[in-house]
Amino acid sequence: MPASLSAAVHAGFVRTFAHPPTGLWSAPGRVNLIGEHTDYNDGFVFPFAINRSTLIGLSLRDDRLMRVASSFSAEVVEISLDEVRPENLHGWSAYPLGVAWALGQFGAELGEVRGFEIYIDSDVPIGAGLSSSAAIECAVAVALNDVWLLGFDRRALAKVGQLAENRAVGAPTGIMDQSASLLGQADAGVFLDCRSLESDVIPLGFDNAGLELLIIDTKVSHAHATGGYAARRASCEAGATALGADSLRDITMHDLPRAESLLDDETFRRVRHIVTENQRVLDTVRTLREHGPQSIGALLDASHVSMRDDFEISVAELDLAVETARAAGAIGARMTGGGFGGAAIALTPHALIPVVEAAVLAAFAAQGFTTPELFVVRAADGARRVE
Ligand code: GAF
Repeated sequence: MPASLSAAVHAGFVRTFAHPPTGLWSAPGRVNLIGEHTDYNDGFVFPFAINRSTLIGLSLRDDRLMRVASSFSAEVVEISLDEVRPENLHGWSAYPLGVAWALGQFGAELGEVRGFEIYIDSDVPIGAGLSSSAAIECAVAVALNDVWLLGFDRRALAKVGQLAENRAVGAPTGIMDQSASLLGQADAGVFLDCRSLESDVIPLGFDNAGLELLIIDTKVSHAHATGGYAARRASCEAGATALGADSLRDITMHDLPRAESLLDDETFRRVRHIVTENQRVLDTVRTLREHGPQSIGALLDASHVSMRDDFEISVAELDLAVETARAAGAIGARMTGGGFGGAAIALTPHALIPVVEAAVLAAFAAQGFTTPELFVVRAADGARRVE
């Protein structure tokens, strides 16, 4: 975490609340290497926590008031612990305050705990598909778990963050982002079974293979509380119901011919994306373990094609980023995150990073698209107290 972020949180906290915080907690954003929209289908994902994070300063109060402030807004939002409910939460403050509410929903005894002051800052780009929202939720979740002495483990905190996002923010998202932010480790990916919530931390080996993960933030912003994300989730649920399954996790590659004969074309393609994407996650993890990261490129490419053609969540900017990066030397590339904007990833030999960056910038300029932001991310440790 950059020292400047820590200094900014200290300064923001003191400016807002007129005294220093008693501690700082950080939680990273995440990038998903592969396994898109599989989490809410009880499937498999393989994200990693990144070296961009949200940092919060916190101190407890002597009363029941919660006061939150941030670098994203001039307002200080306050509400009593006795009033905190999803319907009373709005805007950016629903992320941190929703976590306080969600902890109570998971059995934390909030009747006696003290209120708090929190100041939030972040270097996770907002709207880029790198989970700036989960980073806020997880930083607040680990901080409150510490200061309220709640004793939740990380799997439970991931569910708390997800509930805050689903109910307080109103985005019907899965468990991937919070799990990556809480369970991530340096230089490793989090292979997560979203049904059992069992996870395995798997070394990525990018450094040894001379590879970097380049993020291409298209600057096309997306939101998961509205529109396409919820529609895709509904299609998956409809497909599972029509196939007599509890979730699409239970549909395998062998079931696809039957699915094609039973479902309308669009629902079938949504189902085929999830079924093949689950298989690609398993294949990626196996390939990484057996042959190293230089062998996973084709799986990343296939994932992008499936999201573009079957799940239909890509946009022209993402397709251009992926195609250009591949042509300029990336060994695999795909859009990442929920889609409809956000970022693409390109697994790229270290020496070719400037070449790929220049090619993408030129291609975007030639199309008249907004200039994308390009940067390399590394797999980093998950949420923790830092001061
Ligand atoms: C968003 C959601 F928050 C995740 O739960 C996941 O569904 C992802 O989109 C798509 O894989 O990040």
